[in-house]
Amino acid sequence: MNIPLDAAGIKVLKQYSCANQCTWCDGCGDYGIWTAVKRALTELGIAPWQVLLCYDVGCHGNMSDKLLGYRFHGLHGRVIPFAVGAKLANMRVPVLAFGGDGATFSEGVGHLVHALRSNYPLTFILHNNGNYGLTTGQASAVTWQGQPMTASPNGIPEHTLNSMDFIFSLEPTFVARTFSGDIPHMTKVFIEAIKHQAHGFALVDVLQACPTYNHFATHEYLLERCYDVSLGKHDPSHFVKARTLAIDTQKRIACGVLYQRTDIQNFYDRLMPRIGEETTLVQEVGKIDVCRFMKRMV
Ligand SMILES: Cc1ncc(C[n+]2csc(CCOP(=O)(O)OP(=O)(O)O)c2C)c(N)n1
Repeated sequence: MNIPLDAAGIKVLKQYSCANQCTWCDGCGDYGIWTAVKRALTELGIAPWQVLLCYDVGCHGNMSDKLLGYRFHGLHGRVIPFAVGAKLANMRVPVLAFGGDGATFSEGVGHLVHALRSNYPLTFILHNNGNYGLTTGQASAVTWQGQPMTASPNGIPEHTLNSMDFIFSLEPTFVARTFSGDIPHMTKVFIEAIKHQAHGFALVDVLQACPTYNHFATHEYLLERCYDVSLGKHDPSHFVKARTLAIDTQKRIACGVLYQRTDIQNFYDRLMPRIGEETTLVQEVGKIDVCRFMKRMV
């Protein structure tokens, strides 16, 4: 670990500290994710003024004013488009996008599809608490079928989306999974996902405890089943094996970097007009003289 030490020799994350108090429920996995994000950025030597953190709407989105950094809190299900826009405008800035499973697999599912197939240079952290938390526990597409939830006391009739099978069907370049109860593991995985931005879209599925509304995949349930694949012989470059491992969560849940490839260029690097350009799009915007366009309209 390379976290800076303060005068007393205590590891500090002060640079990301903010006076606002967290409002999540006791035991919410968002506390762990919030800590791990700050640790990962600190360990990578990224200062708050060097990063853009983009939040969807939801319990997790309330993190947006509980830490420092450039932050953007957008519309429900739309975090990927605005994070991608910012990243493509200035490729020098690391951009992290955060979304809940409700937004990601329903309202914003189209954006997820195109982010994966486009291989946008972005890190996406999925707060997967298995329900729509902020609106008090409605079933999301990944809630277990038959599970009683606030707006569906008899369970939802739809079958549960196999989210990992869906993600792998879109030929990702980076898929990882981690658990909100394990801050060191999350930190390690987030670091890898931030580094992967140079190669494209890095998706981290964080299995997140929600003690208030998720009474099926609880903290204890996840703690018992999650294990770190990096401690075994898993080969993250093997697509078929990674997909099988990711999908099979019946007895044990494989965590860590499940799949990664770096031989495909990210979306920006494949844009023909950008090849050889030294400047960022943001810098170029300032150079355009709109007068000649206006004259044409007169
Ligand atoms: C387009 C749209 N649909 C629905 C809502 C209402 N809404 C706001 S937050 C939320 C739940 C968010 O759940 P999730 O995305 O899973 O995030 P979590 O709160 O669990 O972190 C909903 C349904 C909205 N604001 N906009």
